Amino acid sequence: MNDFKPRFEVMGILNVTPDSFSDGGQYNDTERALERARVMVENGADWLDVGGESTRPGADAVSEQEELERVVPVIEAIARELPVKISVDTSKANVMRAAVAAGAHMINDVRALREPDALTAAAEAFKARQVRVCLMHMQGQPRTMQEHPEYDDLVGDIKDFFNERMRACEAAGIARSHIYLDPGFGFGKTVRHNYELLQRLPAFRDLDRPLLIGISRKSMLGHVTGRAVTERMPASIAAATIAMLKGAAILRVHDVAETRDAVQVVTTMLNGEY
Ligand code: YH5
Repeated sequence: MNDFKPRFEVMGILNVTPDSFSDGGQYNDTERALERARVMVENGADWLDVGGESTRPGADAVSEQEELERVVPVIEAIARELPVKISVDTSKANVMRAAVAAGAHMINDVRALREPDALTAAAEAFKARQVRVCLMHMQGQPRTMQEHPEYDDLVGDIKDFFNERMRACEAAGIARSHIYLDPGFGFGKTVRHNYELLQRLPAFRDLDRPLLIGISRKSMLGHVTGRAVTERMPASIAAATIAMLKGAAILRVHDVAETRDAVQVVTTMLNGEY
């Protein structure tokens, strides 16, 4: 009997950045984001990851005020209107607090709660509403992390980081059961590091926490296909499929409908239900 039934969740990426075609009015930006959110939910997203800060290499920092203004109205609208779990992609404590008050179910922090007050804000959110956290690994800081990434032991160093951050979370009062881990593709890693990580994802199984994986459209796909960022969907589906087979629990993606099809094929095979 095959009673091992993997379940994969799809997380749609919802970037909330100002609409360059509008007059900068908040209403327009929120409406546009909500429309994209609706489409992703119709296409089967289990989660929407709402982010107002760009962490791409070289991107400018965004002020707390601006991040709040971008993200909070969108989370409120999604929580009111759509049947989907909401995560907030932020490193700032006050954005975490406001996002959770607006209805977010997960704090997704590429800085793994290392910014001032972030651990406290996430712990408050866990205690009040059982909010989950995703701890992502990043070497260095977004602006400079791709300059010369180096590891003694890629998987070992990332595991040590996860263990240290999980201990910090538990000490702050966040239950281990509510923690997701993410090795952080593209965050202080060379192309070689990224492919080695993908190949070795099963090495994180012994931490016994679900993995959230974000590879969609990233430059590791551009490097091998020669494709620009807008042409990387097929490569992204291949990467998501590999990640599933190697132990991912949540796939953070731009192309929800296409990724859902891949999930369907993989679960059909693994569950033997055909
Ligand atoms: C992630 O991996 N990534 S923001 C460059 C791209 C495409 C996409 C050049 N937040 C992650 O999505 N949160 C981001 O093409 C994340 N894991 C988690 N947990 C960067 C991004 C991107 C960058």
